[in-house]
Amino acid sequence: MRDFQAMTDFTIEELQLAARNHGLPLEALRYPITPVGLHFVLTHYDIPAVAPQDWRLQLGGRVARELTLSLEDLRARPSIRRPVTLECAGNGRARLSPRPLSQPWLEEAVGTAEWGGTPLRSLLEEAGIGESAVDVLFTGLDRGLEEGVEQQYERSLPLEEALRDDVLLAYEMNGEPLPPQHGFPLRLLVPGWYGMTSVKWLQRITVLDQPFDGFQQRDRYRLRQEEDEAGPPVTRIQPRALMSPPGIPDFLSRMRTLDLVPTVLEGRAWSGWAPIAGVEVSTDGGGSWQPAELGGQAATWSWTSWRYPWEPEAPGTYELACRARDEAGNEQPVEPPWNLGGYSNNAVQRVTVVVRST
Ligand SMILES: Nc1nc2c(c(=O)[nH]1)N[C@H]1C(S)=C(S)[C@@H](COP(=O)(O)O)O[C@H]1N2
Ligand SMILES: [Mo]
Repeated sequence: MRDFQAMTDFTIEELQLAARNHGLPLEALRYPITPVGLHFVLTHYDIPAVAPQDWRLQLGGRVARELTLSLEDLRARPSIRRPVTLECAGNGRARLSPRPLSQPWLEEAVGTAEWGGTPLRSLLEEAGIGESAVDVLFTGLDRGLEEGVEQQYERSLPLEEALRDDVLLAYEMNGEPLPPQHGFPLRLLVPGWYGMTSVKWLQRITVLDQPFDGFQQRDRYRLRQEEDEAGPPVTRIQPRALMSPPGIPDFLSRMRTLDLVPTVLEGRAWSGWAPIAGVEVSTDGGGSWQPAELGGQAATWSWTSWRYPWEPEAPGTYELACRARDEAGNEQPVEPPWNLGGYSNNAVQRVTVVVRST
């Protein structure tokens, strides 16, 4: 027998977005570097068509010399590669009540790829940053409407962040040219910041003498309780630990079944503010917490693995949970932090498992 649902709890608009923008299947937390096709994808509009031989990056605004670069020009510059954990600021949104209508992520909007490219800083220095410069705007090729406002996807970074050594103009993901959905031929990659900052399909970089005030900066990615307040901007990634759900899933409900044998709970944890200081695991729904072993981070803004050996005492239903804290003192909350846009909900993950006797 199949189950039927008369009342649509989630809307067709949310389903449309969810079918385009996929998450990391949580069992893929087992890979330290996420295979390209398993990394989450979030694209506001359509993936733009790009002819690589005609594509150019323009760098202008408050600079001494404007630059125009081809993909070959960028590839000929000094290159670096590093593993970076990227997470969507909307991760956790579907767990909020009431739920803001947008991409309905549960907790799977994350991935860690090895991004390769050329440092942004040396390109900005080559162009000669003007004395009045305060902000750097990154404009993508993709175009669409939000609440009737037609726009190019574009966002800025304060100049001091744009000049950080680890900010990349990336043309490679896991050693291959960027695939179309991740920003071919070139994207920005800002380690530590939520994903909206890492503009894909870059076409233009503009150095500004005042902070950029466009839609994705002013109307979106702000922590607001009320429509008419400005709200602080969403910036860096809040700490989160996720568990690879143990055992086997029920197809429809995803409820887990586990045998009554010693097992190891495993997952990853990350923060965009500071290295991970600790991960704790609960097997009684958050009543008590035990420290997990950390595997260590491959790079500053890359996730760490964690593991926790567990011997369930008796058959029954258990609520597993995990939580991370970072060295800056940020901790995951038990209750979802609500805001109008549904951003940065890093409340602890809970996984219900049924342990059966063997
Ligand atoms: N040009 C452009 N860049 C973009 C977006 C977009 O819609 N257009 N989405 C942003 C958001 S909200 C996120 S979370 C990340 C997702 O990157 P990924 O799809 O490579 O995982 O890209 C960011 N860069
Ligand atoms: Mo996002």
